Order: sequence, then structure tokens, then C-alpha cells
Amino acid sequence: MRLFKSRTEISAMRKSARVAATAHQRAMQVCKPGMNEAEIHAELLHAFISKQCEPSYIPIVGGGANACVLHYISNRDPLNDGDLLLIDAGAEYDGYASDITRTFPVNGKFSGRQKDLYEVVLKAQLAAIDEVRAGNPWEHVHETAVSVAAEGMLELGILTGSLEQVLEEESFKDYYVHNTGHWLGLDVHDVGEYEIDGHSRVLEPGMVLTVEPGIYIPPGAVRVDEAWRGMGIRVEDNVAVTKAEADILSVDICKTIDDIEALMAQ
Ligand SMILES: [Mn+2]
Repeated sequence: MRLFKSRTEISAMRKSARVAATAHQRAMQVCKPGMNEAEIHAELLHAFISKQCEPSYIPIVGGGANACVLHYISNRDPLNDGDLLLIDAGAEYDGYASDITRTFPVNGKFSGRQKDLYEVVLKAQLAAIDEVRAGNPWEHVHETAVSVAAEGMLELGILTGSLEQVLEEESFKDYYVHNTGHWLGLDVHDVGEYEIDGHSRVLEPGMVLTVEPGIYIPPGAVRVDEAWRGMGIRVEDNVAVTKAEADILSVDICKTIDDIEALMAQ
């Protein structure tokens, strides 16, 4: 019952995503070098609570290499000029959770390398969202994201070999370390099977899932050119399966490089 959302539930989840959108937007607008992760954390809570929502989980506010720590919640390091900031934060409205991640430059301008890697993650995310269609197996979403991300990492020289090799040997897993999504609803990681009788579950209208590819190059990644190290990027949206194309509940939060830079320049 919880896996298939009614119209009323979808509308609560859209509201929850909208509140989270104002929080993410606010974080982008106030962020500047020299601030502390804790101050951004406080901005997120301010945005949630002033809309009478709770955070649906402790927000992750990870500047620079902290973005490579998956469940980083210390949120107390300074934000440095030239670093990226990863924020994973969602609101809870009427019991329903949103779970949204954006990554943006602390100083408002992506560097060349940051742009290159960001574009790979975003391309993987858009391709994966395109797979969120009724009748498609759930695992296609992940496989598509991984394949696009691996191709991008090969082009940037982060991975070596052919795409077939990288996918077969799973060398992408050094930097693409988690699955691409999960069910979302009353809980952040909501109930529901992902497989039935050993086969990936087929997407049906009313299901809501996150689509969240990420690439993380930790500081100790000695096999990768030093210039990439310490970069962690994830882009996460909340997507409802419909009879037609995917319904992106978190569509209000900008995610292209141009839109993020324009918002931060205001
Ligand atoms: Mn998530």
C-alpha cells in the first residue's frame, strides 16, 4: 500500500519537495567562502521550520572533500573558496519525506574541472530520469546512470580501458559507490521490494523514487590525477512514476551549471 501513492499523497510529497526547494535555493543564495557548514545547515533548518516542516533526516552539508563522506553530518568545517559544496536535505510535510541533493561551488563559479565532472553526473541523472517510466524495470534506472557516468569518467581520464571493460570489471565502483535511488514516501528510504522472484521490479504508476547518481574522488585516490581529488558530486531528485513521462516533484530547484551560477550571482 505504501509503495503506490494516491493523488493526495503525491500532492503532499510535491509540497515537501517544494519546501526543500526553498531551503536549497536559500543555501545557494547565502553561501560564500569563509562561511561554515554549520551556518548553511542552520539556513536549511530555518527554511524548513518557517514553513512548519521538519527536516526528513539530518541534512548533509559537505564542503570540499567532505562531500566524499557518504553520510557526513558533522557539518562544522569552513567552506573554502574554490571548493564545491554538497547539500543533501529534505523536508517532511504531513508525514511525507523529500530527499534532495544539489552540489554547487562555494564561490558561485564552477572551475573548469568542476564543470567537467558536474556535467557527467548531471547527464547521468537526466538519462536515468528518462528511464523512470511505467513498465521499465527499476534496475534500468541504475544501469543507465552507471553507464553514462562511466563513459564520462573514461572521457575525463578518471577511469581507463574500454566502456565494456569498466562495466564488466565494475571499476566504476571506485568512484560511483552507491545505488542510484530508493523508494521514497512516509520514510526517506521507504518500504517496498526492489526485486520479485529474483527479478528487478517493474515500475508502476504511483511509485515514487529518488534518482541520485554521484561521483566521488576521495583525497586518497592515488590512481587519479591529483586535480580531481577531493571532489564529490551528487544530484538527486524525487520522481513519481506516471502512465506517461516521469513527474519530477523536485523540479523547482535549479541544477544546470548556468542556472546555479545565475542564482548565486543574484
Ligand atoms: Mn536519497
